[in-house]
Amino acid sequence: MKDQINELRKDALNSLASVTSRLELDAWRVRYLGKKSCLQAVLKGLGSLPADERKIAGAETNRLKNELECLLREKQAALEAASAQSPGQQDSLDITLPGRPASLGRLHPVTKVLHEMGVIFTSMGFEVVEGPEVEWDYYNFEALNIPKEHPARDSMQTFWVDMPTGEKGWEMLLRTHTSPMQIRVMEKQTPPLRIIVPGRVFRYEATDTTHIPMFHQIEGLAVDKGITMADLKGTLYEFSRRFFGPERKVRFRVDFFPFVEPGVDMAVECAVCKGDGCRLCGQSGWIEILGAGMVHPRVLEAGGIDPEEYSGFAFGMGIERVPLLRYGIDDIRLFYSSDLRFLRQF
Ligand code: FA5
Repeated sequence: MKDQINELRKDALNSLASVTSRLELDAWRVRYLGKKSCLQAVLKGLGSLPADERKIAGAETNRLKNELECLLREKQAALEAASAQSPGQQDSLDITLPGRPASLGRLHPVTKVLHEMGVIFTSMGFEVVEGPEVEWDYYNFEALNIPKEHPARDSMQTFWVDMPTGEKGWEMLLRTHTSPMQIRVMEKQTPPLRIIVPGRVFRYEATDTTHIPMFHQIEGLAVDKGITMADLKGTLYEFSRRFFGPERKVRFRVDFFPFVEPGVDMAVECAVCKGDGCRLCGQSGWIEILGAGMVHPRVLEAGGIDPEEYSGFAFGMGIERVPLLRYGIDDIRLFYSSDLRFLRQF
């Protein structure tokens, strides 16, 4: 029995000398001190020895057990000290493993469309400007020829901001369209001017396949001497040709907006039904994407521009409806449902 114990000690010490990592040390512990270890086998064999021999062998085995436990602790401490000195060498961190790929985000389809439109309009000489989303009712309505009791206010259900009115008695709201920037720009710049204003707008509206309460618009404004309706139509036709392709039909119809005279709306042939009529286009075959017209003389005056000398055109396009038309998406709400399966397609 004594020989067996000595043999075991020699074997354990030799094996421990070649241990260089915590994983290896754990395997060593299981092999020499674990429940199914050689040491346990020796301990179990003690029962079959005569009593006097059993006593001696039992003491020897316990001594070996204590000795191995002590060596285990020392080795553990040595390995920890070594890995603290050179963290890159820690066995728990395999620096040769390939890294986890970082998940890359992407631009939202509406942002992409806005960028693309920006490129088209800037190539036509329009400058990009931005304005406040929280606006005074003066800029959102009054200066745009929509006085307090005008029924046109009802067509833009408004989120009012509960704030004391400013010193001019103006009230605050979340802008219902990007048109207030027409006035703000005219107040600061003198013609000739050509600007586009991309941004978010807000309306207190029920949602359906083509309506949401927060959406984006891009406003366009051109003011100069001798600007006519032909300039407006030419600009919007060119936009449509470049954005949707030359084969897509475009329709202009007379419409009313208090801040333009005459006013029109522009609709594009529905991409889902190709004009036959479907759920998205309300069976009409067309989807209206913008309102436009010649800037009303009162609006030019509100911006400090003489309507006798200058004329201008303006348009306001709903951005979300544009990718609907381009990609044949049948519900505008998908853009803001945070469904990655939908968003990853763009
Ligand atoms: C306006 O907002 C005018 N300011 C546009 C304008 C500018 C006219 C300059 C003349 C001169 P309208 O309310 O029709 O007009 O909205 C313009 C576009 O925004 C619509 O054609 C449509 O594409 C989009 N739109 C309107 N309401 C919603 C909504 N709830 N959800 C998504 N898109 C909408």
